[in-house]
Amino acid sequence: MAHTQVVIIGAGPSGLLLARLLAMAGVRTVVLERHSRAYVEARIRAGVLEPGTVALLNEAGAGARLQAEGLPHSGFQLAFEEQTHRIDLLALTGQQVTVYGQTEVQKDLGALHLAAGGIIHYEVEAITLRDLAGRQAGVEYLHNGVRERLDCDFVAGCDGAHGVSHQAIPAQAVQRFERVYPVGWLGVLANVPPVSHELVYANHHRGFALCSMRSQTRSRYYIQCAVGDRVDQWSDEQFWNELQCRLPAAMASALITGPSIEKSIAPLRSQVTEPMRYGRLFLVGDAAHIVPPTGAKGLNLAVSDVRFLWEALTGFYQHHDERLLNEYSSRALLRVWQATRFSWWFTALMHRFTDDPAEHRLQVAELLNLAHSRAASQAVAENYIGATF
Ligand code: RFL
Ligand code: PHB
Repeated sequence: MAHTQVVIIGAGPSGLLLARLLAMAGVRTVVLERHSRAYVEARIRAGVLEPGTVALLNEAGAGARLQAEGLPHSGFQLAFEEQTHRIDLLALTGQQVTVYGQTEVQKDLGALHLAAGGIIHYEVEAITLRDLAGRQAGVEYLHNGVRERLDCDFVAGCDGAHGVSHQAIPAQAVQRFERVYPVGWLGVLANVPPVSHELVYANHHRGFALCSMRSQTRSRYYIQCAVGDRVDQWSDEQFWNELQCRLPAAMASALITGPSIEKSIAPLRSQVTEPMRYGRLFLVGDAAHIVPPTGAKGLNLAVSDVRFLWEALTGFYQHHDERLLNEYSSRALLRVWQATRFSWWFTALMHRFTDDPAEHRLQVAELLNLAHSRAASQAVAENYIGATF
């Protein structure tokens, strides 16, 4: 029977980063991914990396292109009622974030791990987890039409919100906390220069809008849309018109539009699974928790989970010490709930959820308070930069 030390389900950023860090510590892993390499490397998702994320990517040896091409951002803008307020991250926290696409993180980690001889099986089907509560776990799967079984000490469930790992846990063994928001985000990627050199989060009575970017020549924009909207209902022209309408006039007139090269809709929801462990299975990243994207926390939480699990597994293999394995879930959940709270608060501040006019007036009051209070701005800045991990 084939055996490895840790089976990692999912070759997203959390699975690849964990594989890479464990390989550096001499721990043997096999990564099993449902999709092709080309598919996972093309998925457009996150763009904002906290300093702790950048630090761990550097430790993993995956920092070269990130240092060269990542855009350091020392602040971001809040737009509302024809005005903007800058959250000066650097002045308020002494730190900044880095704008670097998740697609690039994914490519850097994949190339690095494979070049160092790491094993990643792509296009694996029908994964079943066995004996998670036993002395040794097993993972069965179909690869190239052949049924395989791999025994292992531990399974890392890095397979996202729709993966098999969290579903393999008996319902009575965990608690799930879920919140569904009544809106979605329609995102467009276009080869046009960004309207602002910093991110702009806009509150408008027609709904939220976000101006982000991937480079000086590639922009990523989002607008709040209805939860049931389909991409084909939104032409490029409709998207640009709606975005323009939700930005302050001076910014809207400076917006450069162009054909979309990607367009997608993401529902907004929040979910936390507690604990993040069941026997030999550890849940990591989106497999354990989802946050609405407003706070830019999802990828950063996935990376902090990886740090905690990597420290725990190396403690176990190098020092026969199970303490950090036993503490993994509680250490990770501290940061998860911090980010869940911030993402919920920021989402509620910036989106239009109801037709109640008081909702918008209360939001504007809170935004004005942020604009006038250094203490309130500092709290936002600290949360955006993220707690140290
Ligand atoms: P992923 O990236 O979903 O990777 C999971 C991998 O597992 C594979 N998989 C399976 N493999 C084998 N067997 C199965 N049964 C499997 N089922 C699934 C999948 O194919 C995939 O390759 O999870 P991971 O690694 O935990 O990473 C999490 C992040 O991807 C996610 O949190 C972020 O993208 C969230 N997010 C953002 N996070 C940030 O930190 N900053 C941002 O600015 C930010 N913006 C965003 C976002 C997410 C968004 N969407 C699409 C929800 C913007 C958007 C619009
Ligand atoms: C992005 O660039 O995709 C992005 C940036 C900030 C967010 C969410 C997404 O809060």
